[in-house]
Amino acid sequence: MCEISKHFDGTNSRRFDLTSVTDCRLIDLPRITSHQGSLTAVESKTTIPFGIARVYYLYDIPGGATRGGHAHVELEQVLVSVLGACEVILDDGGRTKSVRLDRASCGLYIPQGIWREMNKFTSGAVCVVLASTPYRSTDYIRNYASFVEQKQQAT
Ligand code: T46
Repeated sequence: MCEISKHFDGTNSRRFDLTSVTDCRLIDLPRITSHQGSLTAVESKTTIPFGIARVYYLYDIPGGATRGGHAHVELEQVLVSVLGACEVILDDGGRTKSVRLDRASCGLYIPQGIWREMNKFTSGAVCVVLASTPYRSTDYIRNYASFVEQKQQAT
């Protein structure tokens, strides 16, 4: 089991510059298992602590690849390694935290304002990402020094 989160209470909207790695948490997703296998279903604003606006997945990842390497201004996400495993490095400009994702019934919630990198993908790994907004290139912060500077402007 992963660390169980509170269900959505409508109060998870945070300012980009005020979030920290302690706001990133593992969510225990429901798992229905029978002799025929397992099933996990998620729903907006209950199992997932935001309304889901977009779903994408990472796959065909070559050995040694690193993904991410940026932060988002508004976007919140839940990452689920549905096949294989990977490591996620989280960074709030002051502290870092490393999380290994290796179960289809465990999601990693990342609020806005967290720098993330994904690496150590196992062969054939597939990571599904549930996102709170449509894709917007303007939501990305890709320069780490600029990210740290913006986080330090927190009041
Ligand atoms: C994150 C990790 C887990 C789209 O056209 N639509 C999309 O929804 C996304 C996510 C990407 N793209 C395009 C934009 C780029 O040309 O796909 C290309 C690669 O995107 P990106 O650099 O965002 O890919 P990753 O895997 O480095 O990062 C993504 C997410 O952006 C990021 O938030 O946490 O996956």
